[in-house]
Amino acid sequence: MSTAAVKEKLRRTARSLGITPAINSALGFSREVSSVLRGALAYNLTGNTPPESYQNMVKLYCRTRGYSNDVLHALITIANRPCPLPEPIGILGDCSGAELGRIVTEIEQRGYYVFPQRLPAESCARLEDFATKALCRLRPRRPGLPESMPFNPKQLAIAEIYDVPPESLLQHLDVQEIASDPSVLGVAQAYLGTTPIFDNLSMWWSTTYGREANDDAAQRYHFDMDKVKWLKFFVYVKDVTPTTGPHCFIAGSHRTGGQPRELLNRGYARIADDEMAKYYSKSSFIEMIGPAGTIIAEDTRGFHKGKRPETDCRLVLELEFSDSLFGGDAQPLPLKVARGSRLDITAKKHNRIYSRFKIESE
Ligand SMILES: O=C(O)CCC(=O)C(=O)O
Repeated sequence: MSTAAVKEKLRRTARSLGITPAINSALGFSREVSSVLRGALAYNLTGNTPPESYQNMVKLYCRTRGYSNDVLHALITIANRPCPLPEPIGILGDCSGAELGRIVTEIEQRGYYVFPQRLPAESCARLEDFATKALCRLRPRRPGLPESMPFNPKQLAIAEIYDVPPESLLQHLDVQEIASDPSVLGVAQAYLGTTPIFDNLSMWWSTTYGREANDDAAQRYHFDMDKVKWLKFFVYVKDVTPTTGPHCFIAGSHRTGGQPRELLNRGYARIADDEMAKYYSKSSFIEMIGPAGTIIAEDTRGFHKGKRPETDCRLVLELEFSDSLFGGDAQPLPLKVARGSRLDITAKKHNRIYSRFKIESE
């Protein structure tokens, strides 16, 4: 009997026994598991994840309320051990010894950690200057509007978000310093339990444009699911107050089983605040404000959003480290580094960390 005939027979028997939902769920589960396993094999052979396997990884995550990613992550950590990094002392302060354990425990329990140390004011000033001159991409895209233009904080914005292109941001020395900072790499490695892979970089202006939360601007609650496990570092380049778009997070919602099935059944959806309030206590809703230079580490598998700025724009830099490149888009990006710079040296010693990039030392 063919597989299709077996499935049809199973469906008919299930209907007669009144257990159709359970059978459908078992069939969906086995379809998703086999697609992810096929994808993992393809990834190991080619370095690319078939899009269908990635979609099924997300579906499986929602179906199992996170357990499937935990299993995948455990397999990744068995195959890829942490690497011998320098002492985790740097822009996040001294994160060595017991302090590292304390930070990681806090991220494991609450999903985020706000570092008391900040990025120096000179770095923030250079990044802000860069973001002001850069040709930014407008988000969301709207017909009749230019695709790219610089953002002038003194002029009326014409889009919610102005993204600084990552290709040019990657060449910025301050960014390269953060991406190779021993405390950043140390915290990422300790949280991920494997050599961290610098996977994504972005910097964007969130403006006061618009009257309501915009989904393309990530202004309603959602979870990320680009890879199996990851940690994001958000850097506030300018002061963030309650009315200039604080980043918001639901404490504990990154944990396995920490997201209600009713919300996960919607898949990769954006969810309004009042709906979230049905599932989480008031004290779980965290709004992060802070002066320029504030650095937050966060597992954005938990529900989060950027609150729509009301009185002034916000500028945020974000670096993401993942346990592997299995999952969503991981097209290689060119990265020019000065020969002998910290990033160049780290990349030569631990090439997995920057394996997303085509590094040219010059
Ligand atoms: O703008 C924000 O604070 C939210 C950003 C976000 O959703 C993300 O980077 O995953």
